[in-house]
Amino acid sequence: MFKYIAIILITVSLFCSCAQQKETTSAIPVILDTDVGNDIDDVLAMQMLLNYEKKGKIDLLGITISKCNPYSLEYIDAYCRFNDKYDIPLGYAYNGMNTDDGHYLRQTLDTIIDNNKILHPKRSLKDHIPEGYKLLRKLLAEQEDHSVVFIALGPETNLARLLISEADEYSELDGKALVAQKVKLLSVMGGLYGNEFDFPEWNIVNDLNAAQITFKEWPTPIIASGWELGNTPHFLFGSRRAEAISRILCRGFLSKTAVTTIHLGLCSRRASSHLPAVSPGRVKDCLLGVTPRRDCPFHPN
Ligand SMILES: [Ca+2]
Repeated sequence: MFKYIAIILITVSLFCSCAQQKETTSAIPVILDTDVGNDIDDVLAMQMLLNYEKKGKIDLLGITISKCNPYSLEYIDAYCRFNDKYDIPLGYAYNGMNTDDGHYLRQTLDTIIDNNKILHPKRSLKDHIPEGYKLLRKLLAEQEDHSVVFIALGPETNLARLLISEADEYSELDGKALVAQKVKLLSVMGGLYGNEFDFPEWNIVNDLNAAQITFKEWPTPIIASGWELGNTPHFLFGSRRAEAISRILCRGFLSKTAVTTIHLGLCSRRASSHLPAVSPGRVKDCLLGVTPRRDCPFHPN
């Protein structure tokens, strides 16, 4: 009798262990690079990732900040704590190009409701926050080969610095080789690709040198979400319902490109090949075939 009970217990424990392992290994490792502090869509995107992590769908390895403003760091630290994500690894683009305060960082950090602040940062630049590309090297070195989905929502400052980085204490590979070995794909918000609009897209021109290095040298497939893509979720998802939800969420006046960048990064069936080097101003002929997977757990329908 005891023999049968022991066999049952061992079988159940093996089953649980396998199920747990499957759950652990199925979470997609994700790195977010953001310039939180300009448009609010980066915050929506960050919340999406935090929600996905709570559901066990992704493993948010860390966040690098491309906006060179100290409040962006405090805001992200506090916002993650607000979502019970404590001490997430953060990296910062020291001497980056975009330094202004923006419209909501300080305001939100200073907001008091019922005698309480709504955000409670515990880290600032005084806490020896690593340079963005150094954190990226550390995070990538620890991951399985060809596993990381890299999502970039701002200027490519940290990405370019990573690509031109040299071997260090984290990896004997240089930056480009490290990316080639560890990253599955890059989903990046930036550029204009259609004929409807014609102006220099902000993420690209803000750090043009970094954009040129990134789009020329990045060694994995890239999915680029142009500025106009955020305005056309119907095109992306083929659903009026998805478009309606998106409009309600974004109240019709926010760019939704950051959100669609995440969906494309996590759900695309096939990625583009390399994009050509970026020229100043408008980028043409770069939006390549991207098919959101209907069976993807992140698909909005
Ligand atoms: Ca952004």
